Amino acid sequence: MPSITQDHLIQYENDGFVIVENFLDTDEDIQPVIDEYTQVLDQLANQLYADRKISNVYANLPFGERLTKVYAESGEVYSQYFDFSLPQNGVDADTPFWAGPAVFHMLRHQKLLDAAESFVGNEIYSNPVQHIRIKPPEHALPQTGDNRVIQTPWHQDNGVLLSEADDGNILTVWLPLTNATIEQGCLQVLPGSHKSGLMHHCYQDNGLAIHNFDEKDALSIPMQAGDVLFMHQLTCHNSLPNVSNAVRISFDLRYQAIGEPTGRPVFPGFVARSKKDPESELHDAAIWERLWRDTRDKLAKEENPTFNRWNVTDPVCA
Ligand SMILES: O=C(O)CCC(=O)C(=O)O
Ligand SMILES: [Fe+2]
Repeated sequence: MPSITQDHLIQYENDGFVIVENFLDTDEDIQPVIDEYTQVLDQLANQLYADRKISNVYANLPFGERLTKVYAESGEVYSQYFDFSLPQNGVDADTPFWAGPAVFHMLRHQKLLDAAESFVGNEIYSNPVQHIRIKPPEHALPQTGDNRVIQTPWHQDNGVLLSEADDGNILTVWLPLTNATIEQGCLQVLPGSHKSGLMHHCYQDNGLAIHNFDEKDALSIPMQAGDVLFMHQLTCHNSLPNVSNAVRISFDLRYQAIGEPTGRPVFPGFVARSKKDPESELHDAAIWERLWRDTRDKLAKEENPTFNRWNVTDPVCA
């Protein structure tokens, strides 16, 4: 039986999103990713300790508590250190990122690709606009002036891309690696909003946001580790602040048909599944990592490219 049923597709069509509960196995699928990030955090903690930015490496703490402690004590937020995409500006030769094998394995997870087939067809490209979002408890965050880690504002994923992606169909797959309760800062969506086209976005201190968004019919969608959300590129969504004591971690992945514009051409995607040309599929995590490293090295030598269509000084946004 396909993992995505007719009922799921009808809900997606009507609401612009559908959640499939218990889709992934927390031990088999999610724990290896947490284990990999535990190593990444260990490296960061050791580096900060060597640089005298923290007084202890907190090796005995579990991932979430350790990360919270490291951010709080160093007074900095190291989101980019864990992310598998590059930032949109200021890329230099040592901008950190993490594109490790467990992450790559999740991007290529056969169950996720089977599900993606139901939405984008069976020639599947992994769109490079994807992230890990690690959201520590807000009360423990240092004040850095960069509020993107606190709360993602209302937006449409299509709105953060170049217009080359407007006629396409880029599926967002959002999956929590920890529980994502309302207190932990789950997503909210506006059901049916994918039917009203692209809205005007403006710049805020936490990222691009829909101008004058009316959230009165918004729906909070708490999810558990293992659940997966499939969302249309025009569905309006945001996330709540994390007012709990536990870190919220999620992946947002994107899939589309091979050959369509990604909306961010300077970043490297890859063929995840192709029945027509199986040889073109990428199976090697080291090559994926190398694609990102090459992109970083190239961007480090260039002017920042344009990442979206909105004008910082647009009078509509004043
Ligand atoms: O995880 C979040 O807080 C926001 C995620 C998001 O906007 C997305 O996955 O498209
Ligand atoms: Fe989004």
